[in-house]
Amino acid sequence: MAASSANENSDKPRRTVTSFRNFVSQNHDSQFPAESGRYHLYISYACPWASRCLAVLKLKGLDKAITFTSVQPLWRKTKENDEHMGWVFPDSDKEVPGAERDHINGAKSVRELYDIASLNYTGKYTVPAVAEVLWDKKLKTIVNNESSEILRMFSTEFNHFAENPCLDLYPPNLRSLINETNEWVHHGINNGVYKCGFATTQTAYDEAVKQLFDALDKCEEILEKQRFLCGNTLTEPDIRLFVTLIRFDEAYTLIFKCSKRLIREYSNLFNYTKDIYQIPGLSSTVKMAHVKQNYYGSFPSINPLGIVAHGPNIDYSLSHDRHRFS
Ligand SMILES: N[C@@H](CCC(=O)N[C@@H](CS)C(=O)NCC(=O)O)C(=O)O
Repeated sequence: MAASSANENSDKPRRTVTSFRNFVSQNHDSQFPAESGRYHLYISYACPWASRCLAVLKLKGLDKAITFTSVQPLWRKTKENDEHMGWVFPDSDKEVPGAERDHINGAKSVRELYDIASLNYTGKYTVPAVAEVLWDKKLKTIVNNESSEILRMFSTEFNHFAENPCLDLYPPNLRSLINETNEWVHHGINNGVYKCGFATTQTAYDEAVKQLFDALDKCEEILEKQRFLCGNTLTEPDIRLFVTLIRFDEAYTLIFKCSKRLIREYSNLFNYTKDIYQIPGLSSTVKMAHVKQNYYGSFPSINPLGIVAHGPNIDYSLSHDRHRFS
């Protein structure tokens, strides 16, 4: 997996560097100017990195300007003549609820999108092919496949077409705090769960678990005093944390051995997860069936039989106590 491509000389998983790093800009003269109807987002509902892009698309109200398609959750062989396993589109729109055929390019897999894009791309890319792809329908190429950058573009460059242009997830006065928060949340939590799950020695696992739960404790403490991570308004780090928290008790606890403590045992973190889930538009980005099928079913190195655990089926639409900060 790109998230943790094996590094033969280490017991710690390494994240693959993403390779399409262009930016859509408000500037009309740029190679990729912000336009309504021009860009398409490919995602997997299973993937937290892809889901954070979709979450920002929904929050900003960009549904009409930017279309999207989700692959199906289980990894499959992407080509006949090699062994690569990766994201594929279903054969019909009815096969897996939420997943659709690729109506833009007719591709069978995300890997094929990279093949199409590489015709117009002079840089290097390698399989694996990460799920989150911002596609330019006009130039028939990938603009960007790094979720942190895609979500930033959605948040700042498409305001002319957004139904919620005033929602600023990266406000100038909070940028240094946001950058700093993104950093430790990424290493400790977003990527931290993968470091636990794919550690190949006890020492590496112990280290990763400590880092993960120290970071979760830090969030719990911050959220005791304020509604969100950077104050009382929602900002980028909240979305980035949310996508991991919502997968935690349902998947990471068991499959990645992040079982030291459940999120629902942290009062603030649990209520905070429900608070964010209940922001209009966000619940539509959470498809737990995709999450569970993917994590339990696509990584034979950690779950060889692919058996999907039942439960706990938490209802995140139940009431929470975060209005105490309003
Ligand atoms: N840094 C990337 C990481 C994305 C990533 O690792 N995605 C995984 C899924 S959760 C993926 O698509 N892997 C596909 C593969 O390995 O073929 C980002 O945030 O965009």
